[in-house]
Amino acid sequence: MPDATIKGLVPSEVQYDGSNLRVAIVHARWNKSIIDSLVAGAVGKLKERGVKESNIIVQSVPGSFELPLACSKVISASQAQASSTATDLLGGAASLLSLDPMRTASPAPGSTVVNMPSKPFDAVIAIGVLIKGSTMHFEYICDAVSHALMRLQMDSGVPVIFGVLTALTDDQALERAGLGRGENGAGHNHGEDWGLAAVEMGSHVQRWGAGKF
Ligand code: RBF
Repeated sequence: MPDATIKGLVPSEVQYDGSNLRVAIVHARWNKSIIDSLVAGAVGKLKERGVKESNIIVQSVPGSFELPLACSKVISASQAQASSTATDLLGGAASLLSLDPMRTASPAPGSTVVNMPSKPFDAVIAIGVLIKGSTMHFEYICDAVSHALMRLQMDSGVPVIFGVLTALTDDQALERAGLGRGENGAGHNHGEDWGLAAVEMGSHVQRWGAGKF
């Protein structure tokens, strides 16, 4: 049994509350059975921490290489939606400076209330499974995707959880999705950690943004 105090993630002492968070999961479809388990693990922990089902959006793309652009578009579209919803609710007179995505405004007379979520995503989880093959594809995709996801979270200020498994063998990937079939047992579903990380980082960023430490 590995010693979690030396290697691995020590669970947080704080139970972060996800009831006020909106989270997007963007997943690739390569190695789908492993992806499905990881997505289910992430969704399970999001809900366990109080994230409402209606505030969990799941989108898919073909492969891991597509994850950074998809995550970027999902983040920017949710931010644009939030401001356009607020603009419509206020009869087009809302100042961008006064927009507060947490506030529900009363519709002005004659304004159009559009049925769109009014809150940008607090965190995005990018989920992919890369398994090394016999060509250099693995190295190129791992490198490009990890750098692009990091750049996205630094540029956008929105936590982007790195849910990309980069495994040397099928069995390594299966074990990291809790689907192990070898002598190490089922392993651990890292999708659960990513769900918890999204709630923790989403909560931190909200709190820090409000100047609370
Ligand atoms: N996408 C993955 O998510 N996981 C993989 O293991 C994976 N392996 C690939 C291996 C090869 C040889 C190729 C051509 C693509 C692979 N992709 C994989 C797909 C890649 O992320 C992307 O969807 C395509 O290259 C189209 O941009």
